[in-house]
Amino acid sequence: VREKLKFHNKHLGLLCYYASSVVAKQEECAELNNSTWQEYRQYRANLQVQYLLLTRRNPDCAQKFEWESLTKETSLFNLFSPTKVIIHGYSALGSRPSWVKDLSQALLRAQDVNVVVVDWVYGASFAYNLVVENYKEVAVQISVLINEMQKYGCKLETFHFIGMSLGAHVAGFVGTLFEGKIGRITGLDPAGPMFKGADTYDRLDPSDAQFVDAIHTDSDYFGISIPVGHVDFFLNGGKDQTGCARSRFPTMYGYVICDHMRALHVYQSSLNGSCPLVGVPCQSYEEFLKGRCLDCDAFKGKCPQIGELDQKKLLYEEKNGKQKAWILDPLNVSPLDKSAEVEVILRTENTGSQQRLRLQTDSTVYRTVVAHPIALCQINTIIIKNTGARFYRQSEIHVRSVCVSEFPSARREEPLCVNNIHIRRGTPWSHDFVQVCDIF
Ligand SMILES: [Ca+2]
Repeated sequence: VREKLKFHNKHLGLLCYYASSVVAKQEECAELNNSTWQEYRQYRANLQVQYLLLTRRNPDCAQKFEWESLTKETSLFNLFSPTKVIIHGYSALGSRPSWVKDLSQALLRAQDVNVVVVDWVYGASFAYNLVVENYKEVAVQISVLINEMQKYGCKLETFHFIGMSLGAHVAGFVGTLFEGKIGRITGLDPAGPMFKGADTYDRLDPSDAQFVDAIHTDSDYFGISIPVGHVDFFLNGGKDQTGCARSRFPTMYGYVICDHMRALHVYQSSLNGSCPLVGVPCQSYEEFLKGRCLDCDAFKGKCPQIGELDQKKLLYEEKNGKQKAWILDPLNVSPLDKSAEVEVILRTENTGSQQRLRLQTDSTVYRTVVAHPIALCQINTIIIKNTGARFYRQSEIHVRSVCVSEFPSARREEPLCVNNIHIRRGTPWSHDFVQVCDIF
């Protein structure tokens, strides 16, 4: 009998080996396409759209995905989980968008979802005007896939499309094809060229999904300058981003798309929720900097947060995160003979942040927004410098009062105020605050 068992074991062992080698072969990681100019000329006609699936079970190794996958046991697609669909944008050089993997992994860390990446590199490369001709065809192909997925029980409201640049308008058109019944579309700096003047049918707009949000970071160049969603975040005014200086980038291309790609990086980093990025409704960035937009009443008092996972919360949730900007509210000066300039610096032990403020002869009350990485109760010192104009000697400025308040105006903390200050040219004025943060 022992001999017989041994024999069977050997057989079993062999069978197992065979089976695992089959699985290993199927589990080769799928990759996004890379398009060369030659291939582009060859394949442009049929776009070669492919789909890659990433889940918490395969965050590093994409599986090819098509509707037939839903019938296969080897597919890791979970019919009971929501689905994030990532759509890349234009690729000038035909290279595969390398950021897709990082974004997928950030989404998977945040939520247990299916991540489906739409690869349309063949249609999205080289001549921008031809790429724009392709985007609707790509959307139609995606809609065919979603139609099939619906037959297996996937509900339209469980889909969240995330489109970068031109991909945002692809997502928008998929939304149009489903008459706005898709759950959510997030546009990451939705493309501007050839779309700003376009009809809402042709570009991303709030009617494309139950909820549409967009992050704008390069609205004066590659991005669109008009709002396209229910909530539009214009980062730092939406045009130019900190750190996107010419000198930092070895290539002109890297420099040119730095502002544009910031939307993606900000969205991705917001998904872990460690640094809440809050938007404040305002007519313009200039108005915002002048401190004229102080509340989020338009959102029932709760400022919307980038990367919010629950779209309902994006509109109405009370946020718990620390505020990130303090407002000088107000700086009240005596009338001036000539326009002048002061620099306001808020300091802690380790960091400082500053804001220049132009003072005019026709105004005595000023507001400005000062971004600062820590809580108001941790600010140690306020410094004001009389920086003055270069071509004439700016005289002493008398400040009746200067206050620093929490912003947006949740007003949980009392403003910090100092009265009756004289700021001489060449001698910065400073005041130390003695305060203790509440411990909750
Ligand atoms: Ca639309």
